[in-house]
Amino acid sequence: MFSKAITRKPGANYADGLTTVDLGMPDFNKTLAEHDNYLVALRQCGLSLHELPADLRFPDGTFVEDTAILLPESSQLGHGAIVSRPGAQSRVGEVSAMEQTLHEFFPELGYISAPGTMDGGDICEAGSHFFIGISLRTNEEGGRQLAEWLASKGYTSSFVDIRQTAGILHLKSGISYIGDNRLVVIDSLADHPSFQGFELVRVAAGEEYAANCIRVNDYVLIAAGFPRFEASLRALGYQLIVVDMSEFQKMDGGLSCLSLRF
Ligand code: CIR
Repeated sequence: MFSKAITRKPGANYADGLTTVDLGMPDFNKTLAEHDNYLVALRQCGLSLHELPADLRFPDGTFVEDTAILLPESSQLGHGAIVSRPGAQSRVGEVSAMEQTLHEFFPELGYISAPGTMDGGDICEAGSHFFIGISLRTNEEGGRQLAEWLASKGYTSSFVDIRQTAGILHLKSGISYIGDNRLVVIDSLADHPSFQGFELVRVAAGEEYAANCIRVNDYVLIAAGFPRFEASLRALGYQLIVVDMSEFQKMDGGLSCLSLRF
């Protein structure tokens, strides 16, 4: 169970952030409206929100998930927080801005040190196991340091190399853990040996963006506009909250990226 989330409002220069997709410029007013709706959805799931103001030094700063990995007190095993070391130069400073906030909730913080890099979007918790994506943002050294920290808290982990997987920025652009031993996956990652032993919910071709969804307490938040995926989760009995994400998709962001939940 999660009880809190940290979020950060998008800044007026949000469109200056990094992106690899060609979906046009985000509309700032629409971005703010979608962000507000996302916060409403998190509150509906029972979370109390710690909302940070926009920080114009970091156009990608609204994607707070990338700055840390949190193990909530309700975790099956140890709890704590580790600050990431972003793989993109323009995002490196985001972590010190977040550190202060994390200290309010976690007395002691772990760190990833150079030459390791790690983005939170590459790290997927699945119960007592973590999948660590090795990507253009998270390198093997960063993954190794994280695995060591997780092991000290009682968690196992395995690497999933996505450097040759087309169309995804982070591991969690292509997989999500929705509880009940179920993993949502895009086709190109479905055969990874690390995922054996999990029930796979495959995302249909053309709906790949929907693979980034989040289980928050009794609900699963999914992006609007992916009817086949929505129907498959409803058929499994999940209560869904469907959220419009168009302006975040334009900047390579998904539902998980917009909050740190704990
Ligand atoms: C970036 O390229 O870093 C941002 N524009 C998007 C980050 C998305 N974060 C995530 O998937 N966890």
